Amino acid sequence: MDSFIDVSVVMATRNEEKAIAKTITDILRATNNEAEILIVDGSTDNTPDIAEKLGVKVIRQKPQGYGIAVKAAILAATKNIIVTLDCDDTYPAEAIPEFINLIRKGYDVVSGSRIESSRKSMSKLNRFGNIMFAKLTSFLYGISVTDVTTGMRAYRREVIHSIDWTENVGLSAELLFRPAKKHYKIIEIPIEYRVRLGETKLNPISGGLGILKSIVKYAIVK
Ligand SMILES: Nc1nc2c(ncn2[C@@H]2O[C@H](COP(=O)(O)OP(=O)(O)OP(=O)(O)O)[C@@H](O)[C@H]2O)c(=O)[nH]1
Ligand SMILES: [Mg+2]
Repeated sequence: MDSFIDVSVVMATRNEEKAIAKTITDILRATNNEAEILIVDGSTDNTPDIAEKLGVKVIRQKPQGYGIAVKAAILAATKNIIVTLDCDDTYPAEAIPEFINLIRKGYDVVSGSRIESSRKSMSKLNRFGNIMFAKLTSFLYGISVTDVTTGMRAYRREVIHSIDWTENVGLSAELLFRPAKKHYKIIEIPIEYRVRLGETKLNPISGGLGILKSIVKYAIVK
């Protein structure tokens, strides 16, 4: 079996009591208990306590939005390969080894596309918006991707530390289009996308507008 001692798996968590134990257990199983697991938490429920009991590093932060938390998490990761996912049971932790193998083969960013698997598990509005964001990003940045707002990716450490991340709601897209601008080697793979455990934390309308703004802004600035 492959080794995962050079892997950090990081998540932003806000009131994910219903999903945290399963998500962490799935990550531990997928990484042979070897990966560093770290969360940046803004919960008022028991999410951080459950995580700590399972041996996860917890950074507590007041809730300021998805991107602020994910940025803190990716920067706090100490290993050479950094994997992100949501803490809501939507993403397949069992696919982590596939992501890691592609980084080891030489890719800088491996991005999981939910578009094929999300017909039932994502709202029609979110799915339509995500397809449009990917088409727009592909056009503006000269890449070919189907999902730019996915939360499940693997990054070579150098990518994370060579860019000054600025976006909040748009961070998941920024984490793809800015490496693309710098000509990092990116590959997209299809992943399963499951129905969420617990309540959604992001507003699709204000979130969507924020993502659109981020994609257009960085296509215009040098
Ligand atoms: N620390 C922290 N985590 C957050 C905050 N907002 C969202 N999160 C976490 O970020 C991840 C993404 O949020 P989700 O609510 O799953 O957003 P989404 O994936 O667009 O929506 P769903 O389709 O409902 O899953 C989850 O693990 C949340 O718990 C925040 O303000 N602070
Ligand atoms: Mg989610």
